Amino acid sequence: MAKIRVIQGDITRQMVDAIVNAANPSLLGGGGVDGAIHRAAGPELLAECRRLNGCKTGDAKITKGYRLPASYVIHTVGPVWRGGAHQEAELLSSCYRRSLDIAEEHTCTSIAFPNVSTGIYGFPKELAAEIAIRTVNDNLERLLTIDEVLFVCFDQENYSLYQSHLR
Ligand code: AR6
Repeated sequence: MAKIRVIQGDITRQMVDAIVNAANPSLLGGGGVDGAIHRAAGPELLAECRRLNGCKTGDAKITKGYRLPASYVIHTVGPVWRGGAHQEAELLSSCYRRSLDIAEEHTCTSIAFPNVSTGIYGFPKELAAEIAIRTVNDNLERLLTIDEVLFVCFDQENYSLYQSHLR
């Protein structure tokens, strides 16, 4: 069964088969981790993203990783937090599930997730960590190619939350 690991760091530096991007529905880049991934991957990434015709909230689409150490980028679109009564939890869970599905379709053995929606999109970090860990845990047994799921936390608050939830 796949192992779950948590680290604090920059997702663009991770040597995994696929890194997940916290994108927006246009898939045409932005700030936060999205901006960092596009800068590190180079302009070829945006050119490929332009051909994808966007992505719905809760869904994910894959591209190559270009200049990144990772072979693939899985672009998922997290929900914007609007108080919690707009299916934010279900949509965030769907981001993690769909990203795992797509990674498996591409026979990835390792995948790294950022803390989707917890930056610019304002999702409460504690609830987001619970959802991310529960969704990955609930899907671990059915994963065939993935043997490592890495949570890459950028800020100390998320890192502490993940450490306590995974203990
Ligand atoms: N490596 C890992 N995590 C990072 C990095 C990095 N290099 N940089 C930031 N984070 P955010 P969202 C963390 O705002 O909330 C973009 O403009 C950050 O600390 O990147 O899903 C998109 O285009 C936070 O914990 O994504 C969308 O418009 C987490 O990544 C919008 O932001 C997510 O924060 C998406 O907002």
